[in-house]
Amino acid sequence: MQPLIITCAGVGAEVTRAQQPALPLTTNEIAQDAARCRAAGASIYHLHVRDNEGSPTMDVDVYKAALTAIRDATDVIVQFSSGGAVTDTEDIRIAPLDLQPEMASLTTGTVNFGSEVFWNPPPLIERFYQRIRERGILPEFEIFEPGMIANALRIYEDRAESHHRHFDFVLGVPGAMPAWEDSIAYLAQHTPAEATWSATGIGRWHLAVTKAAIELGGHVRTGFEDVVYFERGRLADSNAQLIDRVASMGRAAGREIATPDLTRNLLGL
Ligand code: KMH
Ligand code: ZN
Repeated sequence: MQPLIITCAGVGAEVTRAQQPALPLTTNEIAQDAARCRAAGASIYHLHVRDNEGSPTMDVDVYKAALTAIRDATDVIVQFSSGGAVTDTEDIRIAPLDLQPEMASLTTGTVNFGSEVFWNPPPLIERFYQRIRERGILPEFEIFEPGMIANALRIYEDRAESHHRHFDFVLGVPGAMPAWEDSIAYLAQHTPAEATWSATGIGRWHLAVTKAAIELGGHVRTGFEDVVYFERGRLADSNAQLIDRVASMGRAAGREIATPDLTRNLLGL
């Protein structure tokens, strides 16, 4: 099996300090968090940023400061979110891509998201994908529902693109695909053989998804965006603690933990 790529989704747009007191919010906190997660085994940091009040923002200057601080602190691959928060407009979400991070998330479909809608109609997907590729960024296709795989395959083929395809299955968002026992295997089977995929389970689904992804030869995403508890009734101390657990599980399953440079190699960055 391939070395295990661990992605830290350490900030997110929804979780608050009240829910998770160790949530990194400022540029410095995020950079330190990325460095600690890198030391624990993460090779990609999926980045959302917050404003001075701790609310989610897509402000380009805030993203720029965070990107610079992370690059100064560690060699982790920085993956910008292009999803932002459900309240962000298309123009607001696309703007940070001009900073040319190595990777950016791209959700290839609209989906219910709790009591809201995460809005990704076809013209938005095409516009974001074009911008991502023009800026030399590698997309990570965020898959909340099976149809999103078909949409990702279609835009790749329609534009006659040629780049490594990496998918992330996000399972257990209320309103979207649950982490059924066969969900991961089903989704993986519909990705191209040469592609890579990772998986994450939201909240109570998290550990089962992590285990299944490691066993099936996939990769794993963890972090406070997806889970705030380490185990039932006990909050995680830090993102690094969550990364450390995934790395231990990976090693126990015989998987080498990919460094950022090895991940760059695997993903063709
Ligand atoms: N915050 C969600 C509405 C992404 O980062 O690309 C969208 C999200 C996906 O987190
Ligand atoms: Zn995100």
